[in-house]
Amino acid sequence: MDDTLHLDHLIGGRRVGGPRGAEIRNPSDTDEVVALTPQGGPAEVDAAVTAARAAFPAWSEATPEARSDVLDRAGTLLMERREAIGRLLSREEGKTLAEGIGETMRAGRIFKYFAGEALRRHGLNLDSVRPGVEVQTRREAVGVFGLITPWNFPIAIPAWKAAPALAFGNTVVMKPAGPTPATASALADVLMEAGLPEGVFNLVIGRGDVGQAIVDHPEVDGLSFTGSQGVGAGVALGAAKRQARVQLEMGGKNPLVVLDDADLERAVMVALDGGFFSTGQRCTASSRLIVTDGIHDRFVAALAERVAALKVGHALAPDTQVGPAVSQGQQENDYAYIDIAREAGGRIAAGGERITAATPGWYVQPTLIADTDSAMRINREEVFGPVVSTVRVRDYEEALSVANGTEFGLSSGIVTTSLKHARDFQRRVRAGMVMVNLPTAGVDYHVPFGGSKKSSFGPREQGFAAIDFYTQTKTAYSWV
Ligand code: UN1
Repeated sequence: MDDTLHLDHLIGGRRVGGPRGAEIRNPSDTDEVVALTPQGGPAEVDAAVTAARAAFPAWSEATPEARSDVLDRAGTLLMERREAIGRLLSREEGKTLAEGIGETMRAGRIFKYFAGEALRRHGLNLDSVRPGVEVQTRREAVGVFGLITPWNFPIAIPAWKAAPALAFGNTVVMKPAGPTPATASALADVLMEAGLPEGVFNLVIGRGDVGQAIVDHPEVDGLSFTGSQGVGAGVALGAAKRQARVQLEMGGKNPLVVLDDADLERAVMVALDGGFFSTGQRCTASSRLIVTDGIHDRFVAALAERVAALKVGHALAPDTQVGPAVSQGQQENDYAYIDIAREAGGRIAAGGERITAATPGWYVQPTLIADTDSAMRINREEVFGPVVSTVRVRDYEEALSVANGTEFGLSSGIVTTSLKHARDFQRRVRAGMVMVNLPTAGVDYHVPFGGSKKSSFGPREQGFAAIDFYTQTKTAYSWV
């Protein structure tokens, strides 16, 4: 049976084809073509932005209930289709089926959450400082949002950008990441089926020039981007040139501190999940383990044993714990970093060799590299794979200083039974998110998400914080 999908853009409520673009291969089995894409460009972006602009007045003036109902239905459809969409996601991105289904459920929950938010009124009524004058603040829709999304959460991240944009009355032009257009397209189908009016959500598939055309388009009022630091810097520059609002979520080199007093089994579980699940392809992954002297050897030995036992394989195989890398380029990048760390003096405690599986795929052996120091490239640059390093430190203070010693600051974590150190770490770590006895990855959808330093730029995403980016405040004065 030929399961290959033939994808189209979604522009103004219509599916639109175009010149043939990429061939999306299953990272678990590269003989399988998951989807064929059209190659979008500036002309498709312009048509999509025009459609989004035309749809804006009616959508922003629709009753909150009308918007809420569409988002709620979209959430229900995503949850009902979790098996089919989760399977497509796993075939396209390579994370395990359980992770693919879980992520689809999460996207459904996000739409349900923002269905509620659409109904909440977020204004204030105040007395003026002048007698007889009243002041009101009101949150208004901004206009057209350009959403540029990454491949590693191909449905959850599109959901957490699109759902708040739509909830508050904006319209959207989305560019999905190169490797994962089919999952984004499944989301577009769900939104149309849920009753979203034509032109409110548009999808343009293509390469970097599509993203650039969105960034540069004068009718795009706001830009939300998740991806690499280099591309993000260009998005910010493009936005600043024409005063578009912008929000960036970029890399991480997230530290997980393990102190002598940690519960060893808990520490191993937290590191295994945070470092290796989803093939380490999370910007929140625990990629640096900073371990104090007294527990170091026991922790590294126990973790190495668990890492070596991880079952790598086809994302759809029921016993697979770690799927392949998303692409050959990513696979080569992961192996290159293993070599870089080894050559700098790192000791391979688990993994480190090239592996193959029953099907031809971009597999990477989960690898733990011990005895590294914080100046090495492996501890400064994001790998984005199942490759984790450990750094030995004397005590808590040194652990904190190593944890804070990179240009990134997305997520962070500590495993300890000391309330004193846990609370101190929460206050002094320079990161947007901090976890105690939990993996650095795996976040809730109803609370703010974002980082500090080079990891993020602009207002926070998700939960009750999303309204700050996706609305603008109007202050109204009256004397009547
Ligand atoms: C999570 O850890 O649950 O790209 C989400 C990423 C992040 C999302 C992480 N923006 O990995």
